[in-house]
Amino acid sequence: MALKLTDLKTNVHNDWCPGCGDFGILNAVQMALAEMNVEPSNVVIVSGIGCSGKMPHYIKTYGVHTLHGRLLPFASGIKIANPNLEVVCVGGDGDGMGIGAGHFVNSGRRNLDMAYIVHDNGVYGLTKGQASPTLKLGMKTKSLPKPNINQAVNPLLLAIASGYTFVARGYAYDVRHLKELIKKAINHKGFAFLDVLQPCPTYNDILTKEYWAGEDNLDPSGKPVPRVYKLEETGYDGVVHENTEEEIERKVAQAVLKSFEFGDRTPIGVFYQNEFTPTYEERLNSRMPTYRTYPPAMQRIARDDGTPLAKVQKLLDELSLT
Ligand SMILES: Cc1ncc(C[n+]2csc(CCOP(=O)(O)OP(=O)(O)O)c2C)c(N)n1
Ligand code: SF4
Ligand SMILES: [Mg+2]
Repeated sequence: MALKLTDLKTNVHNDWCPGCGDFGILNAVQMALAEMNVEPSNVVIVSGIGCSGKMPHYIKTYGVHTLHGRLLPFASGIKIANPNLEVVCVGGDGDGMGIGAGHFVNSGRRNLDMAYIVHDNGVYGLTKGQASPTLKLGMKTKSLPKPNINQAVNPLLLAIASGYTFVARGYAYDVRHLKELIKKAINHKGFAFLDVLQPCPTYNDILTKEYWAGEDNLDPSGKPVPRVYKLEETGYDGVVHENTEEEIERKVAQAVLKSFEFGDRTPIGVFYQNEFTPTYEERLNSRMPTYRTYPPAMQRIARDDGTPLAKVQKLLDELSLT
């Protein structure tokens, strides 16, 4: 039976601020899952801590609200234990590129077949608007007493350098476009990173919906020129079509250059995609050919009569538990 959007909604009270970009991301995730007609019991949404971290509560699939910056190791464990699950990681920019930066880098190197959506709002929303690692040097949001003293991390550049095999950016208020990107990220073979420009109207009064719509960025006739533009409308193609060093280097270099565009012309879409890199699951399978058929979650732990297959008596004796 076809999955409906309403099947993915929960009746949990939503406590995001009115107008928050998180709503657009939530809708896009639900629309993407409904259109892909994935079995909700086969999906796990794994989040960190932050306003963004509340996502699993609002989507009727399995979900885990983990610790600040620790969603990626948690999600990796789930995916390795049961590679048949669709694992979607969701977190904030602080969560992923601040406290969780080490996990961000090393998860890219592993290339598990999962998707990671980052709510990029330039602030620590949940803790009242401190500067997040993606806020540019010198920006002063209304939540900061003084302009930001630190340089910003470029999330797309960091993702490319870390080995993510799908690197894209979406915009929270272009829900249809974002939904398509989420579908691409979930369908991608390998670890997909999707950075989403997410206005936080409560604490970030610079990177607002009005800013991205270009309300103060007028053309000579006085018409607003939106600051986000779609890569695919410019003929840009980030996909690696041939598994050659030359093609991969060319596509990486192109994505690196594009990742620096931010501000008056900010690209959204797929910057880079390479499905030739083996996934972590494929690497595991080549070491343990039984992994695909019997990953840890599929292994029998008991006989039909309920007695355990594992011989734990020796361990219990050593621990003096019997
Ligand atoms: C180990 C730890 N350190 C600090 C915190 C406090 N804390 C909670 S959320 C958060 C920042 C959230 O910002 P971000 O990840 O950008 O998510 P947003 O709220 O903007 O969606 C911090 C510092 C925490 N919960 N745990
Ligand atoms: S503080 Fe910002 S990010 Fe958090 S719910 Fe409110 S508007 Fe959204
Ligand atoms: Mg944030």
